[in-house]
Amino acid sequence: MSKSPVTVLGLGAMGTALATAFVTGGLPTTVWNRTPGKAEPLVALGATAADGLPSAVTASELVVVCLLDHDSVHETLDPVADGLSGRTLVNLTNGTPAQAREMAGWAAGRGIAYVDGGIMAIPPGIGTEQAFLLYSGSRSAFDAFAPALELLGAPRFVGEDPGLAALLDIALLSGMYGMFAGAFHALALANTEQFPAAEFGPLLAGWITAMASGIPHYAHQIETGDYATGVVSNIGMQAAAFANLLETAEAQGLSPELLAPLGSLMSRRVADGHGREDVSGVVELLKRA
Ligand code: FVH
Repeated sequence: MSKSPVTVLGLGAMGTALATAFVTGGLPTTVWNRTPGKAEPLVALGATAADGLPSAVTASELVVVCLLDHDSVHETLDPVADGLSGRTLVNLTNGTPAQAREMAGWAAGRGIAYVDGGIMAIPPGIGTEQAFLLYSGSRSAFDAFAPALELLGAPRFVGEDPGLAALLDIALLSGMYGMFAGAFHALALANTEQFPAAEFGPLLAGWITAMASGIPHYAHQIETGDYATGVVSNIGMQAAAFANLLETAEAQGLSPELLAPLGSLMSRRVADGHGREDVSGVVELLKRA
């Protein structure tokens, strides 16, 4: 792999993990952070602390930015856009598809090759086999720097629409938070009777993992709009059982608010005459006109 230099802007928990992966992967790495002091551990590993933002962005052909949010990216990069011109900007800051497309337009207007990314890992996972990152935007810029980006985790280029990586990132995070909502409710429910967490936690993790195997089937149903084929546990039966989830929560002194919206959608779907179909059909009720 060529050892072309890289600059990392932003040394929060994630930026530090990214810079560490580049340094330990042997890339000459320049780092910058708004608040001074965060570069020191990286310098000890072999990174170079830029003496200012302008010199940070001109130190490398590849500039990776990982800040809090979209506004902080503009606040940081707008004043140094001239220095970025002719370079590749990989933006790993979490954002919406619209923000990614706006950023791509901003970059295009300044002669900056732009790749947007979504990090599917937590900081300790960066550089491990568990980490993968979604990228979209300039294919040629991605290809040019793919060997460097591989140091962070498995790279997955999903398309030239710069908003696509953010869309899929948000979709994956939405799935994660939905899972957490159910898991937190379940853990709280078991805890109402002081059932040992050390026993229930693994039981729940195993159950959720087993149930997740149905997701590809649901994905196909949602893609085709056919919720009536391959039904094993129809929504009519599930809606009847779901009422027991809500009743039990109340009886145990728990608010069912993490679960209740799904129950309402299931009941509406059954009332609309889809009781023999699969539960995934609730997505039809989410679609805006
Ligand atoms: N950490 C995680 O688990 C997730 C994993 C998936 C991806 N996210 C996203 O990564 C972005 C950065 O997250 P982070 O974990 O590094 O966040 P912090 O540790 O809070 O560091 C924030 C950095 O942003 C800098 N910053 C904030 N506002 C500004 C600003 N207006 N101008 C310049 N820099 C700014 C902050 O600098 P400082 O406070 O130290 O001066 C940190 O470097 C994020 O999009 C996650 O959603 C992480």
